[in-house]
Amino acid sequence: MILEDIREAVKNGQYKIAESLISQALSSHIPADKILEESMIPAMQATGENYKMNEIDIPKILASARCMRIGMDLLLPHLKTDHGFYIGTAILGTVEGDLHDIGKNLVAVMFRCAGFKVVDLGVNVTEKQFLKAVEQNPDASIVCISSLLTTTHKNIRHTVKALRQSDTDHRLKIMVGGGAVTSEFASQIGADAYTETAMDAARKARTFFI
Ligand code: B12
Repeated sequence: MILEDIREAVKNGQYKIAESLISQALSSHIPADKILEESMIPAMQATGENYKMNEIDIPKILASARCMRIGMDLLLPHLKTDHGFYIGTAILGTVEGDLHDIGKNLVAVMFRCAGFKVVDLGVNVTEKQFLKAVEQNPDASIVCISSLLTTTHKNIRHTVKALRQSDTDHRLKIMVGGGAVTSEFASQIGADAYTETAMDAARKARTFFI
């Protein structure tokens, strides 16, 4: 089955094979969200698990990450979006000190599919950069902070505090997520929401406005 083959290719970091299989799957009208949810995300999660158990090394992880990037570029034009149904603008970034971006990029895709405009600030985003982005985007109603490293907890906490202090008219919802974040930590630092997956993040964000 092609979905299993894609999962294996992404897991093994075979980006040429992954690219060709994903193109084939799209040509056979397999929905893009199914390819993402049933093949690519589980494959990247499995890579993460293997890394945790010291079963694979960094070049292999980077090869899987490259598969994700190539795959996302192919899927993006095919993902269903709520065309013409603009819900709001979300500012998104991986917090200062952290360069992981695979999960953040998935959050961006899911938010766009759910009807949000996304201002993606990239990785290693400082408190100042988040504040500046909020100032430059007066239509922004959500800030999403991603973090995979527990060493960045302090930076998330400071960023949330600074965003709250600057948000005098209470227009912002702040969401935090990524492997280093838990719902306990999210409520401790005063974030409005935490979710485990990118899909749930977009669902949760919609509930703030609909
Ligand atoms: C891929 C990877 C890398 C790649 C990153 C490539 C890239 N472009 O992102 C590379 C090899 C570069 C890397 C480097 C490092 N890594 Co690394 N990495 C991983 C790995 C294997 C997978 C992460 C991943 O992409 N998962 C798949 C995605 C889809 O999942 P996700 O990011 O969690 O996102 C999902 C959700 O969390 C959620 N989500 C994400 N963001 C947000 C935001 C919001 C607002 C919401 C609501 C939800 C949400 O949605 C996503 C999809 O559902 C993990 C292991 C693991 N088990 O996670 C380690 C891991 C995160 N890395 C780790 C470490 C230590 C490092 C390094 C410090 C290693 C080193 N000694 O140099 C460096 C850090 C460099 C830096 N300053 O950032 C540790 C972190 C430990 C900790 N608790 O702090 C982990 C957990 C591995 C381990 N067990 O030790 N890494």
